Amino acid sequence: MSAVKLIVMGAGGVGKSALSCRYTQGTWVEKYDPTIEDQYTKTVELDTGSGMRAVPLEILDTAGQDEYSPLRETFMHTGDGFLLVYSITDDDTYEALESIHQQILRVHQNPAVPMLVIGNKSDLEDDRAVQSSEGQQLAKKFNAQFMEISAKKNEGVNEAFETLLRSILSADAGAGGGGGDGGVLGAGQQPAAAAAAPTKKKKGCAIL
Ligand SMILES: Nc1nc2c(ncn2[C@@H]2O[C@H](COP(=O)(O)OP(=O)(O)OP(=O)(O)O)[C@@H](O)[C@H]2O)c(=O)[nH]1
Ligand SMILES: [Mg+2]
Repeated sequence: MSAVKLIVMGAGGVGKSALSCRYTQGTWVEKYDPTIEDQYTKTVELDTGSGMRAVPLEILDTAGQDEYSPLRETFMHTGDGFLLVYSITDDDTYEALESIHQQILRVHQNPAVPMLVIGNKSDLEDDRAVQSSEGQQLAKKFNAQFMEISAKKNEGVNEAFETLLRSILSADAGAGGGGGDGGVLGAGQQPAAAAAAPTKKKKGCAIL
């Protein structure tokens, strides 16, 4: 049985790696080290209403600085859900989500694939350039959910991943299970032990 695959996208420097590290390793990375591509795994214990379930996750942390890479389109269709991240301090990163969103719709076979718009760096209120209402509007336009979080202060990070995960699991249950290339667990199924692999990382989360 395959893991639920989450893809983290957004412009360079918005904090995709920081929030992926925060969520999977519990670490904070201050230094900016542009990503090529990193992958993390984590098994989450989730109360689904019908008891606790162990859900294996695969998190793909993408390169924000390589927007037009043809490589992107080769993995984007495999996502069960997308985190679309901008920084509340940088309007350009907010604008950048439009083309990323279009690219997902172009490449993904499911136009209703779950997405969550994230305004990161909410600790930098004095430098705010994007209002919460704008984030909300964008999410509404994408038919996505919205949250502001701070990877630095570890505020809203777990909630963000779990919100997306829950919408993937409920969308999948509604569709009768198994939709999409990545495949998610159907109701009543147990994750295979092999899927709950130990955390795998390339160079991510290094405290440099
Ligand atoms: N103040 C603040 N800084 C943050 C936050 N999240 C990330 N940063 C900082 O922003 C910089 C960029 O973070 P990264 O996580 O490397 O950004 P990225 O989106 O992965 O960038 P690419 O890999 O180039 O696409 C780093 O210096 C982080 O420490 C946050 O919530 N608050
Ligand atoms: Mg990165």
